Amino acid sequence: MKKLKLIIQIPCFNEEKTLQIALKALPRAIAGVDLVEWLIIDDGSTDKTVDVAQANGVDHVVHFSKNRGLAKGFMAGLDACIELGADVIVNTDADNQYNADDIPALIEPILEGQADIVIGVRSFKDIDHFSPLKKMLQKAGSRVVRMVSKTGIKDATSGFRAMSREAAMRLNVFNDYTYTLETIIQAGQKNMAITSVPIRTNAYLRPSRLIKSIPSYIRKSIVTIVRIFVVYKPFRFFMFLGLLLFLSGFGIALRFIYFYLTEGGGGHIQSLILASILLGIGFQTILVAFLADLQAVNRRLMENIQYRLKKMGGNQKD
Ligand SMILES: Nc1nc2c(ncn2[C@@H]2O[C@H](COP(=O)(O)OP(=O)(O)O)[C@@H](O)[C@H]2O)c(=O)[nH]1
Ligand SMILES: [Mg+2]
Repeated sequence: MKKLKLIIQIPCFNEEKTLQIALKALPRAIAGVDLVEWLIIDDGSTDKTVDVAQANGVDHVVHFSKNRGLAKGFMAGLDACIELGADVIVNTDADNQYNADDIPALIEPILEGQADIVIGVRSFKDIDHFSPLKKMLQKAGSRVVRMVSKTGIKDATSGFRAMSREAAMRLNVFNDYTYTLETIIQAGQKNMAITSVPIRTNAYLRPSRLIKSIPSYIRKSIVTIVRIFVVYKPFRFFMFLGLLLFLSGFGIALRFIYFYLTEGGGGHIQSLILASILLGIGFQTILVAFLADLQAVNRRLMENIQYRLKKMGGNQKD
């Protein structure tokens, strides 16, 4: 029988200070799994991250010579894990934020064939170092994700997660900033079985790297949420916008016609101009909704081809 391999991956960007603590906590063997290997993604670190990793027994290093961001790092890690023959992949963070003792619980639904993706859900009450604003934004993000993905995941931004080889082959991340939200939405849209388990978190070692300042975090959160709608619900997004513009134009046009008929034809030329502009762009935006819908169909076809290619590549290695 083929041996079951678990690879634990950690995206790292200049993590020499905390990586050792995170690695020391990782398991080398887990019941129900034959092989446990560790992989880090060194995303152009300029410190001793790679040395620390190697000194602490990391099996594989994916290396970027320049920083490309967490989302790209996450995807490169998954690709490497697939090539290395992983059956199950766990992602965790280099700052030892998540309790590695919960990895067996995290992978259990996958081993039992009940889930393709498992999200480790933090208890927000426990994370008292999160500012109220960060908690609020993360909750808002989670709510949008639940809505678009039709899943019930409570903590969408958690980086502690497990996925099956199949699921890893199907995931695609378009966003440059974070992979966390998109992967859940795709799981929902592609009908993968996604579930969550409660996990514990460790003491806080360093401030978040992803949240450089509150204004930039707010801006990025809003951009991410809008882009999620554009990419995953394009028809609805543009149709809503188009109808809004078109109907406002229509209302103003009706007002113009009313005055035209009752006041004998003169004046109100400003509303006529505004109405024509709104009707024009409204109609164009409605057309964009249909184009975007066609594009979305195309994307699904391409994703299917990409999945098949990955599958063929993976099978050659076996
Ligand atoms: N590949 C990559 N990983 C990063 C980057 N920035 C942060 N990370 C990693 O992403 C994980 C989460 O980062 P962290 O700062 O703890 O964000 P938090 O989720 O807000 O706590 C850690 O393992 C970081 O090393 C980056 O630019 N590239
Ligand atoms: Mg962290």
